[in-house]
Amino acid sequence: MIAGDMSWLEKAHPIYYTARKAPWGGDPSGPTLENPWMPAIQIHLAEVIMNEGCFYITTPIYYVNDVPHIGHAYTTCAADILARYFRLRGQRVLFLTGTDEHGQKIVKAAREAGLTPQELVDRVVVRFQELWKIMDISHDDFIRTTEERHIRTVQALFHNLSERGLVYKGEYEGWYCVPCETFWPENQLDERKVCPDCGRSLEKLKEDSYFFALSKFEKPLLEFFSSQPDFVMPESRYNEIMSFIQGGLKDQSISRVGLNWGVPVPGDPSHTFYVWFDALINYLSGVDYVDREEKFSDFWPSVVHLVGKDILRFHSVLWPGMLVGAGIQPPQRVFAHGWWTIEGDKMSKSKGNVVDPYQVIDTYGADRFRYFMMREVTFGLDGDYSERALIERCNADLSDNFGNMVHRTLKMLDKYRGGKISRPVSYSDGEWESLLEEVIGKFEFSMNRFAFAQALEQVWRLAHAGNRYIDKKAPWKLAKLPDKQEELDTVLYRLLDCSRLLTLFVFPFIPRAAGKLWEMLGMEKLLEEHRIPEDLVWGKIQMFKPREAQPLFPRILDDEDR
Ligand code: ME8
Repeated sequence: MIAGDMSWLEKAHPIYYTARKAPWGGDPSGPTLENPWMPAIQIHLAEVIMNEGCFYITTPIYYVNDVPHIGHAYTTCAADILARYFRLRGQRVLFLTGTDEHGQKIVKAAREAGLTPQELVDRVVVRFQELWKIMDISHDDFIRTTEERHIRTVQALFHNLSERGLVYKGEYEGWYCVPCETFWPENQLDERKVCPDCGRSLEKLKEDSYFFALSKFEKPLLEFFSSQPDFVMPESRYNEIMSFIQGGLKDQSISRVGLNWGVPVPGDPSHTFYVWFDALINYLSGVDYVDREEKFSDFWPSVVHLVGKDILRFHSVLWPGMLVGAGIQPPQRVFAHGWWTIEGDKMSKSKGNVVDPYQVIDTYGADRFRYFMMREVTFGLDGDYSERALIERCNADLSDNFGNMVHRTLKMLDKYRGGKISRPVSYSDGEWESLLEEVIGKFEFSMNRFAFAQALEQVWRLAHAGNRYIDKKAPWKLAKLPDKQEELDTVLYRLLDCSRLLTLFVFPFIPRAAGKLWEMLGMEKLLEEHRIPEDLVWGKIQMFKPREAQPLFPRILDDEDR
C-alpha cells in the first residue's frame, strides 16, 4: 500500500455511521466532555469497536530516567480499568504497558547516577513493575524497548518503510531539547531558544540523519481524520490535531549519530533510531508484529492508545503516518488525558511536589488512590491533586455512600436473619428495574467514551437508592412486627442484591475491595467469572451464606475530624 491509496481504510474501519439512539432513548446529538448526556452524532461513533471480540489497550511506555509518579499511575490505572471492564464483558483483552529505555535522556541520567545506561534501566524498571503490582494493575504484557523482540520489530518497520521508498538520508539541523527528547522547528521558538514544553535551553544540532517522508501523508491523514471523528478523543484534541495537520507536515528525522544507546539502523550502525521512532513501535512489538500473524491480526484492529496530552501529537500524527506508510492500519483510537497539578502548582522535581504513588498507596491503599484519580476529574481534562481532596472524595463516596450501604445491609442480614436469606417469591419491582436499566445504559455509554467519572456517578445512584431504601423501610422496625416478616425478607434481599450489582460495577475501579466484598456476599463463582451485562439483573443470588462483614472503607479522619 502506498500513500494516497485509501483502500485499507474501509477494510480497517467498517462503516459504523448508522444513526442510532442512545441506549436509554435520549436524544443522541452532541455530548460534550463536561456533559456527555448532551446531544451529538459522536455518540454512536464513540463505541469501541471489537475485532472478533478482541480489545488491545496500551499505555505510553514510561521513561526510566526517574522513578514513577502520579502521571504514570494515572494512565496505567485508566488502562487497567478498561482492560478489566472489557474482560468482564467477555472480550479477549490484551493490555500492554512497559518502559522506554533508550535515548539521550537515559544516557544523561545514567551518567549522573554513575551507572551504565543498562544498569540504570535495570534498576528503575523494577520500580515501575513493583508499582503496578501494588496498584493491582492487570497488564498482560510488559515491554522494554531494550528487549530483543522490540529491537527486531523496530528494524523490521524501518525496512518496510525503506522498501516503500519512504525513507531517505539527509542532514538534520534543529533545536533539540534533551530532557524532552524533542526537536523543535525554528518557527516554534522565540529568540530565547528554550523548549516550549519544559522551558529549558535547547541545543542546536546539525547532523546526518535518516528521514521518514511524513509530509507525503498530509492528505491521507486528513482524509483519515475526516472519516474517523473519534480517532482522537476528546473532541477538543481532535480539532487541535486536525488543524496541526492542516498547517502542513514536515518529514521527520528518525535517526541520530553519535548516540549508541539505541536501536542500530540496519546497514548503517553509526546511526541509532530517534527515541520516538523506536518507542512508538513498542505497540507493534506487543502484538508480535514480526513473528505472529495471528496475534497481530486479532488484536491490532482494535488497538486503543491512552496517552497524556503532551505526547498526543506523536501518537496521532507521526504514528499513524508511520503505520499507513508501512501498510498497517492506524489505531482505532488515541485518547489524550489531561495533566495533574499538585495543589494548584505544576508538578516538578525542583518544586519538590512530585506525588509518589508508593506513598499514597501506603497511606490510603491502592483502591482509594485508583478511585480518586478516576472519579475526581473528567478523563480528558486537567485535574488538581491534593490529599485533602482525596480524603474528602473517598470518605463521601466510598465510606459514606457505598461502604455504608453495603455494611448496613450485611449487618442487618446477620442480625435479623442469621446471615441467611432466599430469593423472595414475589420480587419484581418496576422502580428498581427501571433504575438499574438506566444505570446500565449510562454506565456502558460512559465506559465506551472512557468517561470514568460519569460512569461512577451512575453507579452511585444505586448505592444512594439503597441507602434511601434502608431509611424508608427501616428494617429495624419491620423486625419487631410479626406480620412484616415477609416484607423484611424482601427488603433485605433487595439490598443484598443491590450490593452484588454494585460490586460488579465497581470491580474495574476498585478491584481489591470488590473482591473482598464478593467473598463477604458469599458468592460462589469468582468475581472475574461473572459477565456484564448478563449478570447485571436483579435476583441472581439464590441462597446467601455470608462471611463476617468487615467495613470496606473506614472513614479517614482528616485534621479537622481529629
Ligand atoms: O513521554 N499528569 O514518557 P514519560 C498526568 N516515553 N500525566 C502526566 C503527568 C502529569 N502531571 N506528567 C507526565 C514519555 N504524565 C515517553 C512515551 S510512548 C510511545 C513514549 C504522563 O515517562 C505523560 O503525559 O515522560 C505521558 O503520557 C506519560 O506520563 C509518560 O511520560
